[in-house]
Amino acid sequence: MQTKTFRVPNITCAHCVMTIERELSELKGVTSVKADEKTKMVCVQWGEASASWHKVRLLLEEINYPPESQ
Ligand SMILES: [Cu+2]
Repeated sequence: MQTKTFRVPNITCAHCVMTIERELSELKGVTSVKADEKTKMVCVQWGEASASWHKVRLLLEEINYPPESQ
């Protein structure tokens, strides 16, 4: 299992949080997603065999919620 916590500056409301949680949890291998509207922080957990930070980041960029760093 890999866990990563990062900031997504484009989070502005509860709708953003729902979108991120829904989209990321549909990514194969992702086991947990928690996003927070106030802190704009997202915590994602995935199994290393099927997902990766690269895939998580690409998906977030695709839906216009790019992570702040890396
Ligand atoms: Cu929003």
